[in-house]
Amino acid sequence: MDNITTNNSVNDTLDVLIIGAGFTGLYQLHALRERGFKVHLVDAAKDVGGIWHWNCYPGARVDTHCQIYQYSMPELWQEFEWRERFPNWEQMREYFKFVDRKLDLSRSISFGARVRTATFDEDKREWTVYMLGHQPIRARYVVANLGFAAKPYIPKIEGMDRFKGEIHHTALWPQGGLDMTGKRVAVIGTGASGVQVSQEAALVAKQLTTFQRTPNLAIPMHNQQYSAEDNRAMRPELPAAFERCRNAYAGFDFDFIPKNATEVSAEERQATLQALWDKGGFYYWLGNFQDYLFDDKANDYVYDFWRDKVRARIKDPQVADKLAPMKKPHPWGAKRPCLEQWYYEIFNQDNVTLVDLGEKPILGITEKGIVTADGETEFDIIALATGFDGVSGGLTNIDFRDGQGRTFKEKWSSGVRTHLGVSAAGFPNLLFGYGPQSPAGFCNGPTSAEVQGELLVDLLGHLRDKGITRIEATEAAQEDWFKLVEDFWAMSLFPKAKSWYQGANIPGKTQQSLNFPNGLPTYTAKFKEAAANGYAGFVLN
Ligand code: N01
Repeated sequence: MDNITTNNSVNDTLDVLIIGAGFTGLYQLHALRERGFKVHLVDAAKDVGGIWHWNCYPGARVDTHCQIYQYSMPELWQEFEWRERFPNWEQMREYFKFVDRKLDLSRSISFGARVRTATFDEDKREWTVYMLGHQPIRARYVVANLGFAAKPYIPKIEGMDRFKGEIHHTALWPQGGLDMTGKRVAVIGTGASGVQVSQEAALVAKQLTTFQRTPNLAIPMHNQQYSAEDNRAMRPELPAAFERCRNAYAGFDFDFIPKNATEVSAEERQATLQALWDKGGFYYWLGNFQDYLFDDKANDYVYDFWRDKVRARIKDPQVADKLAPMKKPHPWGAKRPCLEQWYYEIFNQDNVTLVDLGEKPILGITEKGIVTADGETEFDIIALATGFDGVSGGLTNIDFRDGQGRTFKEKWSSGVRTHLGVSAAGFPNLLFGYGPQSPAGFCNGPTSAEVQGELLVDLLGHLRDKGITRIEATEAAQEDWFKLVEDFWAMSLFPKAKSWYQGANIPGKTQQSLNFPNGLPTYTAKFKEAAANGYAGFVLN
């Protein structure tokens, strides 16, 4: 049964208040409790799961294989049974409920508690956090684990509120579901969410129209059903897989091939790309040649292979030109690809239409549908798969007030600055996990939750052990961190793709690398180096 209580009132001042009950926050709650901290967690949702509580749109499914999309704690993976290689949202919810039960987490969580404001009392050195419908909570430290997709982005389209049918952003989809059978469905956006909704709608809708601004250069998922026997067989491999995750660029159990696409023979290149393709999942993205995200020629090889595979699945050459253009729209892999199952085939169906927004922009929404240069098309359901104010949106959405009363929204109006991706000058005793300029969107979520979680828990342990009650990042350390991130970013092909990775999807947002793109092992090493030097870059007292 769902946890619907606004439970567990907190009267004492806590050591640590955690915000967010996704992978990152739950890991910290468990680890800090184990170490004897007085800790509590709050979340806006009515249950654990983070993004997997909100993501219940048709077809929502994780695109990391289940073996590593789970915690590495043996008491968890030895027992939980996965039903698919890439679990759907229902199974992810089951997993989170299982974790909650096994680790007895909910007794330290308040649900339905959306944080609005937080103020810091310099004299007492503690935060007071205010939530709608809850008593304020006081804590010496706050750790905000808001995820990179905490703030849905809904573009301003003229007439949107007039629409009389169902219109929902994918991350705010009705929890009770919405039957698309026999309906006229519009999907705006072709990111991971849009691709998944389109795939499902195409199966049952009377008519599906997918509105595409930029093609998603998606790769085959190759999902598989898993039996109890499959689960038994995979378990002995898991400890080594978790270990590999900690040492791989993106926190996966595989890494880039230490060879350049530009230096191997054409035969070897082709055979390698084919082998990666056949494995399914993100092998083709994160297990490809080491130079392809830095060298445009190498990237061409990867794109061309992808393009030819995809075009072979699309019957109408004009539609193929839109979905898989002959010339790459941006470097392949520099904008997050998603995993697809039958996405390209749906455009061969009579009930599916692709609208290229470059040719026919949306002019407005009416009571009945969507208007383009072709006139009005009527719909029953409009899915806004338009993404998020990514990575920094969670923090800028909450009024944390610094010493001068300024919020993140104000301080970061001309760009995000952090130290080690966990703290910002002006916001003492506030830390964040899976946040801006940390590996976050560049790292497998559970791996980041544990690796960065350990670093944060050690940091809090250090403060406690040394009797320190205040920590604040310095401006100088932030500038060094920013330079480290931007120098790497500039060397890569990532800036050439307009993506949420650099805030290019949000009108007016400063463009910069919002994640730490230098890889998880570098991140861990940098953090440990700072720790070994007495947490260099922070003022502790
Ligand atoms: O969001 P997105 P998402 N008019 O930002 C388009 C993770 N995730 O929710 O590309 C028309 O990727 C926009 O167009 P363009 C995953 O990390 C994972 O799909 O900017 N269109 C784009 O096509 C993912 O990367 C899973 O030109 C507009 C789309 O909307 C991240 O979350 C599932 C528009 C937004 O795509 C975000 O994915 C879901 C406008 N005004 C998400 N504004 C899995 O694990 C934007 N668009 C499977």
